[in-house]
Amino acid sequence: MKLLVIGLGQCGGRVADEFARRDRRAREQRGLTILSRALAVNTDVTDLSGLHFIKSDAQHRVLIGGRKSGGHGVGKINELGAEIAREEGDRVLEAVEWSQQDSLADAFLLAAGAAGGTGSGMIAELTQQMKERYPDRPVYCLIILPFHYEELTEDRAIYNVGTCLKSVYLVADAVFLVDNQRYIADGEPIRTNLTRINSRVVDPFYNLLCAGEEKDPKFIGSRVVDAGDIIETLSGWTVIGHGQTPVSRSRFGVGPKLDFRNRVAETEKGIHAMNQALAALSLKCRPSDARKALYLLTAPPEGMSMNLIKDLSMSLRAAATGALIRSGDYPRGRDSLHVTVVLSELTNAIRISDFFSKAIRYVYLKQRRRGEIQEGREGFDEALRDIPLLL
Ligand SMILES: Nc1nc2c(ncn2[C@@H]2O[C@H](COP(=O)(O)OP(=O)(O)OP(=O)(O)O)[C@@H](O)[C@H]2O)c(=O)[nH]1
Ligand SMILES: [Mg+2]
Repeated sequence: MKLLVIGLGQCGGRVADEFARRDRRAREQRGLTILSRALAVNTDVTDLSGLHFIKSDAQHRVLIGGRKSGGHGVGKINELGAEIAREEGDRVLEAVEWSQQDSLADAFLLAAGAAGGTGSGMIAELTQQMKERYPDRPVYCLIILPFHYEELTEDRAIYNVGTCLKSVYLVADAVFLVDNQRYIADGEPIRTNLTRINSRVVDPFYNLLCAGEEKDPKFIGSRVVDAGDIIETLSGWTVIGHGQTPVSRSRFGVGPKLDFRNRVAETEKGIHAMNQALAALSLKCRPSDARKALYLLTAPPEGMSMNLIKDLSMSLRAAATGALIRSGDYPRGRDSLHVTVVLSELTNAIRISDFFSKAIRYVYLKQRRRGEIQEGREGFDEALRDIPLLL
């Protein structure tokens, strides 16, 4: 599957840059292209200059909102980010149009940090504009949720997350949720922390995107996960995870005469990677709340037995009890077995309801301060209506 990735704001730009790094790796190591392009859009010149893998010309790094932001970002005011996207979104669409001339994407992926101003404000508006321009292709969003300490110290962060999530859910075909807090490592400097987090955020997409782009028969699985499977799986709130375990060729077993002990070891390793993927989902949630799920097994060809695939399916079925499950295998690599899991159409995620509750409270307190509160209200649905949209 080929994506056009558009990073918005600093966080989104860096995540898009990490996708561009993986695309380069796929070309160099596997001879595959997994991105039609990676673009970065920002109101901040310095943030755009800090990227490494996205090409540096103005078609790939698009600076907008100069008159409103002076080229220095929008200082966490996401309404301003939304306004700039409304006024200058056509500049982004021009860059997308140009990028599609020589390499067509199967889908678009827009990425942003929900707690900031530029990306958080622009993402829903640009998603809507993209959907209008390209009605036949899916537009997905990848939203990075803030660290706990940001929630505690910056009220505005909660409000930005609430407005961004509510808006994006209305317009995107699916929203990948990524919780920064899941990846935090104490004691690590913030800069290396973020670089490592971005790498882990993009990791699970790698094999998933490569699998459907393979042309060499020896790397084509018995059940290929292609763009169609991924598009059918993705809808609404979505999480993604990845697990891996080393396999040694001798212990893993080679050829049809697989010793029964190796077969047990093979299953154990597969299940271990599946459990790891479920434990490392990009946002903590209950797999049983997913309506759709997909997994991809990537392993050395000689270790890819039907039994293993059956065991993995049963294992995911036991966790994602209410989901329609798609699956595939990808015979790649020599010494490790990978399982990638996507859970989609989640009906519940505590962290998301929690953000909405806190954003409602933030709006309530703001209105009370301004004397705008009417007595005698209000239920959750009604209160949710009070969170403004950025569209
Ligand atoms: N995972 C990850 N999170 C990041 C990164 N950079 C910033 N964030 C998070 O993104 C949020 C802030 O958003 P930014 O992207 O910095 O804001 P922006 O879109 O540039 O908006 P303004 O700077 O306000 O104009 C915070 O929650 C940060 O923790 C990054 O490289 N990786
Ligand atoms: Mg910024």
